[in-house]
Amino acid sequence: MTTDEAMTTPGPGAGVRTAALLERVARLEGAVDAVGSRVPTATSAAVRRALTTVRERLALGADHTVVALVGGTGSGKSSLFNALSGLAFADVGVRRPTTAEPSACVWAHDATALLDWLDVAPDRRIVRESALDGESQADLRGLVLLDLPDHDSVEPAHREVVDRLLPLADLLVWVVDPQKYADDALHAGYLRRLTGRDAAMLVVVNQTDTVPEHARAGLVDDVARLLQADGLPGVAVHAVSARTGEGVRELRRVLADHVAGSTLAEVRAAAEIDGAALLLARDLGSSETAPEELPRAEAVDALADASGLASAVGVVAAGPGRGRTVRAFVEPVQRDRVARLRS
Ligand SMILES: Nc1nc2c(ncn2[C@@H]2O[C@H](COP(=O)(O)OP(=O)(O)OP(=O)(O)O)[C@@H](O)[C@H]2O)c(=O)[nH]1
Ligand SMILES: [Mg+2]
Repeated sequence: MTTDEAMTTPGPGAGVRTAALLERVARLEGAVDAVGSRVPTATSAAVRRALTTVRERLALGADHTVVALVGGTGSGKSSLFNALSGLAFADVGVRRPTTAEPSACVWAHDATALLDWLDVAPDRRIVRESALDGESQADLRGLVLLDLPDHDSVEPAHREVVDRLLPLADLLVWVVDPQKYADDALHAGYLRRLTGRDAAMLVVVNQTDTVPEHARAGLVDDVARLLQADGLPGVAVHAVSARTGEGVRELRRVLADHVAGSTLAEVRAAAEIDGAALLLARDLGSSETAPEELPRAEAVDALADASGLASAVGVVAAGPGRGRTVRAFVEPVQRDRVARLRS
């Protein structure tokens, strides 16, 4: 495959959303070709550049919803990753911190390019959906679930991984435990800086099996109160136990809703395509000029002149002389001038 083909052919990670965006890019590229020199070269070059950038991004696919499990060490991120995927892939341990490198579980759609870009090591990737699953995993199709190291780590490298990946996730799932949910490293260090991202975050209180049943609702209320104080009143709080599986099915349903919504990559690409279209539209009229509004008299006169019509009329009116043909006296058409006038 040539580089050009690679740029225009949807990659293996492309689903319907990527294909629809690529279709818009192709149409806009066609429009730039069609307008030719009617817009300044700088405009068409800027539009082409913007569309090339969108194509490069779309090579990663816009159909994946990246959900990151984030939180302090020992809160149960890796355990929840395994509970959600139904696989025992992420390392769960008693030695803290356990997870040093992110792991990813992918539900369908090849996410290789995306995971390379996210820098998830090849041996830390697993595909969830297989032929054996039938349609049982269809609700999560497109999900890329990331298990991250601890954000409050004694290992600076762990924090670096978290800080690099946070802005790239479509949804952040903060996993807290009943002992450390009020931790300042979480609230002052991260949550309060993420105000405005309410819709792209959830808080999961894990290990609720360690809390007496009558105290669980109060625990969830307390976490919600802290989030309100952080300036994040819209963040939903869910109680789960990765150990017993309680609440995991409901959490899975919430993730499925997010998978069904627009992805960050999709929203960004669509905004960039809109921007490129506006750039082109700025130098064009909103519609074609109606024929009666065209400066016809001038154009007709100029075209007639350039095509030698006036001299032809004169020759025809005088009539051919003996032995002469009319054609010999008609001026040749000035092709360059005609082309200029037509454009
Ligand atoms: N009782 C109980 N224990 C849990 C639950 N979830 C996890 N654990 C235990 O908590 C400990 C930490 O779990 P991990 O899943 O490794 O926690 P983590 O957040 O990935 O920790 P790091 O990788 O160090 O950041 C393990 O011993 C788990 O068995 C739960 O729902 N209930
Ligand atoms: Mg872990």
